[in-house]
Amino acid sequence: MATHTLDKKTVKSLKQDAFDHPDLYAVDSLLTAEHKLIRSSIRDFVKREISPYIEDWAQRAHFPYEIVKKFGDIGAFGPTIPLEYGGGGLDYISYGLIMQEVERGDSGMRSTASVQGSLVMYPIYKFGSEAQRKKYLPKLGSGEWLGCFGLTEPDHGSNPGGMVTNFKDMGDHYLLNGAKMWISNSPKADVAVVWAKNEEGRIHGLIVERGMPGFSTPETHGKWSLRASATGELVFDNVKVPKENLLPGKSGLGAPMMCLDSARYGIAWGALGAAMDCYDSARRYALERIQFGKPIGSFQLIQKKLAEMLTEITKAQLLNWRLGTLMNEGKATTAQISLAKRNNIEIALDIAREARQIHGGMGITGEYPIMRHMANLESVLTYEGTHDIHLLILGKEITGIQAFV
Ligand code: TGC
Ligand code: FAD
Repeated sequence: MATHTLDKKTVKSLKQDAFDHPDLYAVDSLLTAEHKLIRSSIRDFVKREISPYIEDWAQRAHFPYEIVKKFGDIGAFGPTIPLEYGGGGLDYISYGLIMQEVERGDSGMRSTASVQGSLVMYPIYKFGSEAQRKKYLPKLGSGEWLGCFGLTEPDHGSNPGGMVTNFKDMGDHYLLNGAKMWISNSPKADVAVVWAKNEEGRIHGLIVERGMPGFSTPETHGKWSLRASATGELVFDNVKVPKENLLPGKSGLGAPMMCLDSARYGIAWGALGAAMDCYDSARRYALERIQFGKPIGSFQLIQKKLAEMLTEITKAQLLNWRLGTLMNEGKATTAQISLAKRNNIEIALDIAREARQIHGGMGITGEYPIMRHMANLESVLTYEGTHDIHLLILGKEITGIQAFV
């Protein structure tokens, strides 16, 4: 089915995306010229390649596979991975800004990019052999291949350490059995980084390739959220995995958790992008929509909503910038990342709900991005550690007491 037909609705959408970010506290002055250049090039890409089509893709639950190559071309995959391995060789603020701009377009599009960069390229770069890095990273970075990350199982979501997916050493290969659920990109992925237990119960990462006999990726249908992102299962039925596909650099739950730190950091920026888009749309609507003979933006209750949105956006901008500098210095902690992910998704959802009210009845339609962002953010609130799991990570940081079990 055609995805780039310039019908009347599309032309209207093209005109509508006049987004510009708010910057009440001059956070831009903390960015380098390179950061701003990267942000504006990704923003232009989103306005051109995502905004005109996203409503249609989401309504049809269509994952636009051709976006993968385009993301590769603009450097949205693995921005912090060194250039020699097909990454962008950029810093963490640049990575954050890319996620912010892509999620400003749509959380599902950001999912595609952050899974590929932080959950597939990152573990191969960090824990992979030199041969694995050379084989997979350039193809993933360029978007020639799409990857996915299999940690969650049907009976082990918040508690991935309880996973039952396992592999046995068969001498010249490993035999992999089990299933993963809720896996972003899985139905279209060429490679999967899969976390499974060996015979001693130790967690390891394995690279599983599409086409290996016994490996299938059924799609999950009927989502009301992230509808333009492909989500599915990973099923392993006696899959023979070559021994050279085991990630040799790190084992234990800490390995996937390190990947999650990187992805959760990107989500903190991404959620801010969705919040900014809702605010931008609400501010424009408030100035254009006339009721009782005046723009609704002249009423105090509407101004209160907008002022509170901008307050939370400004706090989140400062939080992200500071977290980005800590990431650049290699000093960011899991608790700091949890705080930012948790805070920014919560404020983004609150802002989406307030923006929906400002748009009145129009707020429930696909003419505006609000309901799509709101529904998407419900997934973002749950994946990469639920809202409450991040609260418990902070609780452990404060008290030193682990309250998960
Ligand atoms: P716990 O006893 O705390 O730790 C077990 C081992 O892991 C180590 N560890 C970490 N290491 C590095 N970085 C981190 N952030 C780490 N967190 C834990 C820890 O040091 C320990 O190592 P060792 O050597 O002592 O054994 O583990 P726990 O089982 O009690 O669980 C902790 C808990 C609940 C916080 C953790 O399991 C958790 O975060 N659960 C949430 C699961 C989750 O986030 N799943 C995400 C799946 S991927 C996904 O959702 C992708 S969506 C992508 C998209 O579309 O954008
Ligand atoms: P559960 O863990 O069953 O949690 C249900 C509820 O119980 C939550 O409210 C939770 O906070 C609460 N709860 C659980 N444990 C505790 C506790 N100890 N104390 C208090 N409350 C608790 N996973 C991947 O591996 N790869 C992916 O690419 C991926 N993509 C996803 C895409 C989408 C669209 C979605 C929705 C999920 C995706 N996930 C992925 C899975 C995601 O990470 C899990 O859904 C998430 O970790 C929560 O697991 P669960 O859904 O099994 O919920």
